[in-house]
Amino acid sequence: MKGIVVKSTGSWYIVMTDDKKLCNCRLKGQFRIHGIRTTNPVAVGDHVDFKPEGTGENGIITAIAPRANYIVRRSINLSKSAHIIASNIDRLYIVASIMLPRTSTGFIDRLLVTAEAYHIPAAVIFNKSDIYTAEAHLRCESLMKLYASLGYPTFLVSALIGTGVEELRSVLCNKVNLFAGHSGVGKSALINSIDSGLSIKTGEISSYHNKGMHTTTFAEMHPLSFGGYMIDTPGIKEFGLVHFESQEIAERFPEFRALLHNCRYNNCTHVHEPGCAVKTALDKGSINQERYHNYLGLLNDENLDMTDYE
Ligand SMILES: Nc1nc2c(ncn2[C@@H]2O[C@H](COP(=O)(O)OP(=O)(O)OP(=O)(O)O)[C@@H](O)[C@H]2O)c(=O)[nH]1
Ligand SMILES: [Mg+2]
Ligand SMILES: [Zn+2]
Repeated sequence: MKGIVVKSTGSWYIVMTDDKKLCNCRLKGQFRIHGIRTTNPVAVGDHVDFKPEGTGENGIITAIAPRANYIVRRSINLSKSAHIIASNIDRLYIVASIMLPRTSTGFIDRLLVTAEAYHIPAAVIFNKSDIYTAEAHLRCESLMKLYASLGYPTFLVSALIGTGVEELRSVLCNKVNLFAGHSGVGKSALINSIDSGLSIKTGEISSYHNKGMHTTTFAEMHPLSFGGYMIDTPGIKEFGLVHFESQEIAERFPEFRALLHNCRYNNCTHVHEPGCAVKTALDKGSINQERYHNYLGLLNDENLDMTDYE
């Protein structure tokens, strides 16, 4: 039989068939993606073959179809291991907030760079608009302008009072969508408000740290009642990049990409070289300073290249 992995808890995988029946599966043998060592051989979103056993509630995964794409991150603690968050995604939505908890552009840009590398269309959602101060609204406006100018759709929403949710429904419909972001930004709450048929567990914000409590513990794919799928994911504190050469990073910044062939040196790192087109654009103000700062941060990331060839 064929199905999609909708949840994985490490040793068990919940597989959903076309007619939305669920089967608890285990893995047979060894599965590995060539070139990358991962902590999870099978991920949410994987299309698999499985063999039901006994009464059909349990089964065994026998094959994984090739992935169209996947989102992978390096766990900060397990610096030599990569974790596949999900595969076969149509669109990655970075769920952010200006406050409670605050999302930095450094975090947003790391996810965007990864999405660019794996050719997954990405967008940025600013949630919790209902609690923004006037100052927070101004900051949000300028970030939305920035990301929209780079080609990333942006949304301002409130899961709590429903602002902007209807617009989201129309773009999520009939697609496989993934929500990623810090704990407590409201990923699960937003999915609940998008589809009233779902009641995913949500958590409080700690009043001491102003951060979420890591309520969602495993990535899970939820079918949407109006068509398509939502993958809810656990909150990420830091997003570690996997499998990048430093030369590649600039190419994953769309506003740099167009300029790269104008730099005097082919191997320009856009840090201190004379005749650098990126630095010239930065000085002229056509490249955003925060984006450039985040680019430098990624260049200096020590464990960038953790490719582990077999
Ligand atoms: N005021 C306000 N609160 C919100 C909004 N969206 C979510 N919240 C609250 O924020 C808290 C965290 O929401 P969750 O949906 O659990 O956050 P999450 O991103 O799924 O967090 P993790 O599962 O830990 O990654 C809850 O108390 C929600 O009620 C919003 O738009 N406005
Ligand atoms: Mg959650
Ligand atoms: Zn340059």
